Amino acid sequence: MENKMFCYQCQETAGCAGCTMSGVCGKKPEVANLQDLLVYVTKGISAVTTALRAEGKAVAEDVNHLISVNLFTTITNANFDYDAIAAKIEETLSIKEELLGQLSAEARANLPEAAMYNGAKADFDEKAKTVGVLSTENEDIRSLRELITYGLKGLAAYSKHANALLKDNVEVDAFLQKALAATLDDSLSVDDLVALTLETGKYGVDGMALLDEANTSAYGNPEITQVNIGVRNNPGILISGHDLKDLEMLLEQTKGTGVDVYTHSEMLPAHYYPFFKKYDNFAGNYGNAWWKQKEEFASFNGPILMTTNCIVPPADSYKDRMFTTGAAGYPGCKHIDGKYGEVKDFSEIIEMAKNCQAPTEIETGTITGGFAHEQVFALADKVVDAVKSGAIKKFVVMAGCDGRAKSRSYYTEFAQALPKDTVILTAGCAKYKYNKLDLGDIGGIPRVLDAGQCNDSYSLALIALKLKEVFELDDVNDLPIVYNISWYEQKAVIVLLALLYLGVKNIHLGPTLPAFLSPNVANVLVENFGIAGITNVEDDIKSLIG
Ligand code: SF4
Ligand code: SF3
Repeated sequence: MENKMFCYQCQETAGCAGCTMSGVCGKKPEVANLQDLLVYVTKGISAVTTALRAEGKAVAEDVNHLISVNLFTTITNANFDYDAIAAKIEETLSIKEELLGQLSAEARANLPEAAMYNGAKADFDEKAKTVGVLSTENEDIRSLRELITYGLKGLAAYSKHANALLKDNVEVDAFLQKALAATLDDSLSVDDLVALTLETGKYGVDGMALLDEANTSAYGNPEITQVNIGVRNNPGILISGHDLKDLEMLLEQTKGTGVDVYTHSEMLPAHYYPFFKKYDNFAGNYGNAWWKQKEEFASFNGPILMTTNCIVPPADSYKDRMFTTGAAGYPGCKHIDGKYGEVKDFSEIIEMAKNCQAPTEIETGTITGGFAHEQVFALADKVVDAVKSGAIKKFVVMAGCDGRAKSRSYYTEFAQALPKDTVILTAGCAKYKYNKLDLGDIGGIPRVLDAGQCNDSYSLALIALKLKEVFELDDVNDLPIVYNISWYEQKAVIVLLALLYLGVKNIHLGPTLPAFLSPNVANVLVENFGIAGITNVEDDIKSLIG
């Protein structure tokens, strides 16, 4: 049967090969194809901005922001709304036409076809079918182009959160656009694209540093925090995703209304920031990782605000109380807009909450987190002593994503099977596989140290670099740290590329290796970086821990 779409950007892709009829994530073929076109026109405008910079002309901040949001929109589980995606394509084309007018005739003549495309909406579906992943025929070139593009999607997402806090790094934006445009360039060889992949990792580090600076300058440095996982008696609003600025606006607007605010999934680490502790109605974290939404959003009873991925197509029972903002979108769910620096109006959500029942309790107790770089540096003496005395033998980085695949129970079992003298360093929603296991502590240092969201993997890298300095080592790979990372969507791709750029070797990646790595590209990663998959808990404990 003929493909209706082609997407292989996430770990749950059909048959570990590609979604061709409909997305496992729930993305319909017409939406998947339109996302391909959005990526294509975003590459096109990036070729134009890159050419403008080469001529010494400035590119407006708004254009950088548009490019980042476009890419973010196409991340797995971020936006399922055909009309919203079509509107972004139209806006991009119109801005691109304006920019083309600023370029010299000579530079225009050298632009790729994507930069010149200017179809009307009626033409989008037909055009979309010709510009997808499979339009690159050579499988190694295709693999590298997609690896770079997915890394840039993750980078764009992190930039977007920093931009929402009015922080920009124009060098990151210029690189992102140059690299996007390079994926259109047929003159680039496999070696050129491998080099560009590693350079993407460098800017991944810069992008995560930018977001870290944006978050900590606005909200303080994360600190050890016990987060309540039970419920109160007031009606509540559940907020998910990664955007802390949206959370701030929601907490400001719910203050004193009798409505509590709970976090879900990737928003949990917000509790670790000192700034948010001043809100009495910031009640706790409800539920687990993103893929548990169907049951947990139903029993929450109140409205839900999705600020980013990961959205699971909602059940009818709660669809009318699910709202989206930013790059997120779902057809039939109200989208709340707002420019950076403007206050978004969440009053409709708050009014709805007032008429909803309080959340149904599904758990009780607390979980502990807040072990981002400054908090761990404050404990450095204790940690170093524990390593020197042999109380801590190894750190195991288990950051990344969670997902619905049954094979992911491997991570729970792996955490349980780890010897008691090991400490897990985590970030991202991967933590939900082991953050409620009561794995104990080593001399007061918890055995699961949660740094925060997936972007806070940056903190884990800083911690590794700090330990390298303290132990006076030349190579970060000489530390007693091993990496067993779980991935799902494209933010994990930029985290991986950033770690490779920092020189980290022998990362284990699971539960399956990306379908978008061709055998030759996978070989490059294996030979140069020792990247490996996972096998089974027993053998992996032996090979990683010894
Ligand atoms: Fe399939 Fe993942 Fe693409 Fe969704 S994002 S269509 S599940 S590969
Ligand atoms: Fe999770 Fe989507 Fe990746 Fe941010 S929320 S880590 S999967």
